[in-house]
Amino acid sequence: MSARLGASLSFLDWMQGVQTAMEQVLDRFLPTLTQVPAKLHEAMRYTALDGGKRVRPLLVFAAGDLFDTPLPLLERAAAALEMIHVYSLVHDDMPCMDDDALRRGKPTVHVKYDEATALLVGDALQAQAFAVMSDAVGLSELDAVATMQRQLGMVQLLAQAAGSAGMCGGQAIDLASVGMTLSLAELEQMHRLKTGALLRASVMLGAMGGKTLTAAESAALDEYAGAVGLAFQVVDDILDATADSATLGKTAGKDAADNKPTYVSILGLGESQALAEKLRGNAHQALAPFGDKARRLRELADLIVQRKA
Ligand code: GRG
Repeated sequence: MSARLGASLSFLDWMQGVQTAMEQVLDRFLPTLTQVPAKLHEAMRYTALDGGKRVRPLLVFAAGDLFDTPLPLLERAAAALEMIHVYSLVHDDMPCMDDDALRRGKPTVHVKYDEATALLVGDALQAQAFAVMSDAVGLSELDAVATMQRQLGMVQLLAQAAGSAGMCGGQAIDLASVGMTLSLAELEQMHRLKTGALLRASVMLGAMGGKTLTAAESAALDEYAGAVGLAFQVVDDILDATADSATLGKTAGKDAADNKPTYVSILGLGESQALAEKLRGNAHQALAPFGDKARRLRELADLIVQRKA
């Protein structure tokens, strides 16, 4: 599905269109079961297909609307980001980290297969993400040199977002913070890296596939992505806290139960809700220079703040 063909669709139809398209795109970019080793490829497909909200691909496609980014680049960026995201979930669920048995309603990879397979699934998904992002096959209709230059920039940005200055760095800070009291600024810094870096990369890759961004465009998108990334985490903490109190009779969710600081544990529920709403306003404000072309990004900011799961 083309981001542009979707211009006349309602937000819900557009979102479902991207989610359905992503299933096919991931299917196409993942190794098949006929390739050796079949068990590793089966486990990669088990965890990457059929599940998740696909928030990062949605951000890629929405940002792609701004500068009419060619579909082959959008698909590659969206698939690469989802693969990195899924790898991080697989590793995060392992006994050496969060030790979770369920993910996206299914047994986690180390439970369904084994720990060594989970480790390799994450490693292989990360490598596959970079293979997909840097692959030129199917891009021949675009101006080859300009596309390769853009792709190189996209690969670099993806690497920064995934690495020790991005998601992995945030995860390291998170693991080190167990049992500690974090200030609001320290909590924000951790989330800006752990989940914010990939969300920011989603917006940036979607946009920069279409053109070389000016400093002003880059700054506006950075501001939007920063606000949306933090809002995503604040809402995650709110949902975690309220789901548990509703279903388990507790006042705090898994992170708090694991002795990890959360927005709700630091700010309380009411202030956390007010913060999410403020961040939604900031995200909208940052998009003002883009006018109607930023409609999907605005709608996604609303969805991220108003979601119930
Ligand atoms: C292991 C290197 C490494 C990094 C892990 C992102 C992350 C870093 C761990 C995930 C832990 C977690 C549950 C964080 C809460 C916020 C979050 C990223 C939730 C999962 O993302 P969603 O809601 O998931 O986009 P779906 O399944 O919808 O894709």
